[in-house]
Amino acid sequence: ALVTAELGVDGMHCASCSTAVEKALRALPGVSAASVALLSGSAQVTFSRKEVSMEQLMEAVEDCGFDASIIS
Ligand code: 9UX
Repeated sequence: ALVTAELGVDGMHCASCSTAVEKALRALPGVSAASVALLSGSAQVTFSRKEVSMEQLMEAVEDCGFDASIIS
């Protein structure tokens, strides 16, 4: 089943930051949609729990150089 989670993405300062995070999230197998909001420092990610974990989503964000957290 597809679920949508909201992640906190801390440390983004420009649109290149949010675009990089979006691309990284969308590149993960199991992610069907990702939208990153620069101003609120958050990301909405729709993904298959069978294919990818919340931890892997957060790892992808952190590999871009930002702090990730779980909002909901
Ligand atoms: Mo923008 Mo983000 O110049 O780390 S890419 S601030």
